[in-house]
Amino acid sequence: MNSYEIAKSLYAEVGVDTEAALAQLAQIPISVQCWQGDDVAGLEQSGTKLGDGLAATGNYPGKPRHGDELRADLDKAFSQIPGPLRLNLHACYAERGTATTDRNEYTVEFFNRWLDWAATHQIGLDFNPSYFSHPNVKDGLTLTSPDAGVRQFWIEHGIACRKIGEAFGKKLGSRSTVNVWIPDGSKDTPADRLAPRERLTQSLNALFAEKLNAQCVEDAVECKLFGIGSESYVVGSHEFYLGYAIQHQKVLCLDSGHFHPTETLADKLSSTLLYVPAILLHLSRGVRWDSDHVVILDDPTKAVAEEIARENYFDRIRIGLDFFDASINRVAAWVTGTRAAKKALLLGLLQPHALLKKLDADSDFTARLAWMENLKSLPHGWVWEEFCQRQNVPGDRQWLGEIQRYERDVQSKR
Ligand code: RNT
Ligand code: ZN
Repeated sequence: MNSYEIAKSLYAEVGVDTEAALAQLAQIPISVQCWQGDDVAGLEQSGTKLGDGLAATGNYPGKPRHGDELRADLDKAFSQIPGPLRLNLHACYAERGTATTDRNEYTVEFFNRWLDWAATHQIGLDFNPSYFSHPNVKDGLTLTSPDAGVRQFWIEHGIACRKIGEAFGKKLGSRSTVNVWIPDGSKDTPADRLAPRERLTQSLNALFAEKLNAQCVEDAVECKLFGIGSESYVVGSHEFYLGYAIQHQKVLCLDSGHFHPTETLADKLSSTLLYVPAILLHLSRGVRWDSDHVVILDDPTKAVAEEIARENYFDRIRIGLDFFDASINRVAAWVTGTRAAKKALLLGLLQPHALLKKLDADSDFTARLAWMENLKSLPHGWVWEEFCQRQNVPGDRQWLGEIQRYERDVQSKR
């Protein structure tokens, strides 16, 4: 018996079908964030300085210098990750050529190269308006600025991005999730917490006014607790967007780093999904703050995946990643984080959910705790290796060598 066969029989003893878990894992796409590849710099112009609440620390060599190098890095990363993937693009990754068109007038043409890339790989594209690193972010404000002209510019940007998402969805035959995150807030205690929120409601209503083809595009909104430069007040707080998403039936985006440090996402799924149509996850890892460290197989990530598998939320949860670490090889960061997220999903699928729920229903808390603990040492790693093999991707002990070769032969020559 090989190691997978042993694992299969051990899991069968507790009523878990590893074949069913592998089959399901092979159906769940993870949306990989393009911005890990270049420290959220974007392709609009070279030397863009990241700001407006976002920071990528580190200066690892080999950063891509243009779209083709970024796509080559993505190719390398994708080749080392088993199972289906999507790509999550930001508007600041527009390739404008010689055009000087501003963000409020972007069209899908500026993303043709990304579209071609996605079509070749047969993957879907998700999208994000970029409300940062732009001169029209005034006093740290975009959709909530007291200046109507500033607000209008950013409303137009949001509308343009929704249409780009719609075009992506249409062209690729796969619905695009377009996520709105804005940095707006206040470094110090505001005197008026209400007016910016009223303006945000109005701006969002204008941005979402036009009904687009729901098969091609869906709207998501992302809350945040605090940011760099918005330590005392964030307009788009959790309560704000939860209310907005419920009222307008939008997708609610939950980012692992956007809550208090001991607050985790797992408990939020069953409560919010009673009221919002879907959730977009930004899996991330905050270390002491919203630091966007690479996702690892840690308890909070495992708990989220377990919860998705338990309630079979796969149709209502879009799984995206949001980390950007510039202190290690950027391609290895993608691979490490995405593989960890997929591994967490596998672990979730390998739980005997019926058994555990029955213990809950029987109020047998002794057995529930004992089982939850005992299950942790079943050999999930062997099932994971089998998944990699079936997907023709290197296993955990092999992939790093491939990236190290790429660093030596390609990235270090840039
Ligand atoms: C910022 C949000 C947002 C961004 C990306 C680049 O705190 O998490 O999702 O990280 O859009
Ligand atoms: Zn995020």
